[in-house]
Formats: sequence, C-alpha cells, structure tokens
Amino acid sequence: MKTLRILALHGPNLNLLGTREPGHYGTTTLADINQKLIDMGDSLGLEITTFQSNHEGELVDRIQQAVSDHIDGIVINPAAYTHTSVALRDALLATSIPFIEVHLSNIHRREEFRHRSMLVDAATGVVAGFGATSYTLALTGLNDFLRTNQQ
Ligand code: DHK
Repeated sequence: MKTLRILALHGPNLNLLGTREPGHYGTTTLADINQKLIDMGDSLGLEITTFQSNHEGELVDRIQQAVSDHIDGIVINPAAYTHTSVALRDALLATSIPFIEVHLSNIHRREEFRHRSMLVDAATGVVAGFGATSYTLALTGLNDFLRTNQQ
C-alpha cells in the first residue's frame, strides 16, 4: 500500500480545545486529536503532519507549502475562518489538493453567521457535529477518496 501524505490543519482558538466552551467543542485536547490522527494514519498507511495557527496568513502559507511537501490530501478545521476567509479558499483552490472540511460542532444548528462556509463548495467532503470524532471520520473519508480516485 502506497504511503499517502496528509496535512491536518487547525485554525484559530483550536489550541484551546479541552477547556474552550466544552458544550460546543467537547473536552478532548488538540494534542489528543492529533495523536489519534497519527495513530489512525499508522494503520491506514498515511503520514500525518499537523499544524495549528491563530493567524490566517500562517495557514495560507502552510497550504501553499503543501504542494512542495507533496501532500496528497488535507483535513482542515478552519474554525472561525470558515465563515470569513477568501484567502484560505483561494489557497486551497490554488493547490488543487483534495480537502475535507471539519467542524467539531454542528455549525448548522448554531448562530446564523456560522451556517455559511467560504470553503465548503470546493471541499471533497464535510464532517460536522461529532466532536473529536469529526476528525477521524474525515480522515477515513479522505483516505477512501484518495485510494479510489488517485492511484
Ligand atoms: C470551530 C470554531 O472555532 C468556530 O469558529 C466555528 C468550529 C465552528 C467547529 O465546530 O469546529 O464556527
């Protein structure tokens, strides 16, 4: 089985997972989520790189860098930038790397401004509302997609 490279990107305030608004985001820390993705990657033949930033430009830089890093697929929780960032959308479109948009909470049962995503129509898939499990569902889906559509 070919090893595929996956970039897991986490947007602003996700460094606070574990203590931040647990009613919306649960109590699992970002370190735990990342470790779970790495462990899953080991069994699925995926090399997982993780990155979190509170800064839009750093996330854009990391998406651009994914091309030279030969990243095959991206799992991204853009967090608040989901609803605002043309820059993240443009960066993802520029790379043409398939990506899955992830949210811990179900953004569609929350405030109206969270219902809009700047990225979702460019995404291969979207997972929302399952807490930390959203990430593992996204990784499963991305792995299946890449293995059936790319090799
Ligand atoms: C995380 C955030 O930080 C919010 O800004 C989004 C998303 C929802 C999540 O559910 O993972 O609106």
